[in-house]
Amino acid sequence: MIEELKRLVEQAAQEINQAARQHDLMQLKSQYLGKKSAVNGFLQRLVELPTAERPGFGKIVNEAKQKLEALLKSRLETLKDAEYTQELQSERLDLSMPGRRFERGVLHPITQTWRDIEDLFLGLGFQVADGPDVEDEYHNFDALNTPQDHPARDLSDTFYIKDDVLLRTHTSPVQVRVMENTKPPIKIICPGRTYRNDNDATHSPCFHQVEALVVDEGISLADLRDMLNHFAQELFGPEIAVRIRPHFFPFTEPSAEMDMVCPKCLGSGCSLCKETGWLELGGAGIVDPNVFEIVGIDGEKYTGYAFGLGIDRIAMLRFGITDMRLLFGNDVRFLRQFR
Ligand code: FA5
Repeated sequence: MIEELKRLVEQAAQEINQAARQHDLMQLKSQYLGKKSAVNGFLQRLVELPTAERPGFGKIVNEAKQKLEALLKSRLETLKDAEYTQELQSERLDLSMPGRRFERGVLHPITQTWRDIEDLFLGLGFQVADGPDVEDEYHNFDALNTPQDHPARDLSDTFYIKDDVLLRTHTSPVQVRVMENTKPPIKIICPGRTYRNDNDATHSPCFHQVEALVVDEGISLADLRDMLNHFAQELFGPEIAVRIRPHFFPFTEPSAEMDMVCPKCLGSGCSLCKETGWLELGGAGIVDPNVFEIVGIDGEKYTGYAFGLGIDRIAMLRFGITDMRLLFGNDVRFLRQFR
């Protein structure tokens, strides 16, 4: 039996040393040392031996088990080391290799301009208000004192979704929404998308405006003019003057249109300003008392000014872009220039 055990141990040792994977070792362990293994079988066969020889043979079987356990352990460590070395080699980093270049994105000129305008007004204590792009006729026209027969309501200017629902044609409806829900003093801007049935080098069907509204006691045209001057000089530089021309908007009285000195030629005349030296920025005025009445603000006590500027036009002026369609073309070659 001793010889038989010896041969078994030799065979097991050989198989253990040849095992190539940890999984094979597990199988050998259960095959040679498990409950129903051949080595354990020797212990069960002790009864076949004379009583005096049993303790001696029991000891030999236990030593055989210890030997196989030690062999399994050492082979397991060898295999683990080999796997680790192989893993390290396959993940080897060559630190001298040049890195992969990541291309940095760039903010769209409209986003850059929008953010700069917001920063400027936030610094002056304004709050940013928001309103829906899909607007009702009441907020876009009626509450802004716009007569039923006003040309702006025309189907050829306004995108109607259904009878009294439309894509807002300006950011002025946000003024109404804010005044309906806020007691003066009010000091807000509302930047956002606006839509009109226009399409050429200086007009886009979807464009961006920023509205400003200030309502308090004693607000005058002088405050409006100061604010417009400050705005233009902050964005375009101290040499840029703003001019206010009389105009008409149903929701402001008096109303004005504002131009700024062309930043390209500084007023001497060029192709960008069509030789006039001035560029139109937006509309402005003193809030019409009729609008105050509609939204429930006491027009005897409070006055206010409002203005609405075209963000895309401002972006064009700042970056020297001469065709608005380029801003909406999604051509990365164009956008990359604004790093
Ligand atoms: C208005 O939209 C008034 N709501 C502005 C206003 C607000 C007046 C508060 C008084 C008080 P206007 O239609 O002029 O005004 O538009 C203002 C600016 O939006 C224009 O000067 C121009 O810069 C820009 N704009 C108008 N239509 C387009 C368009 N289709 N594409 C790009 N920009 C446009």
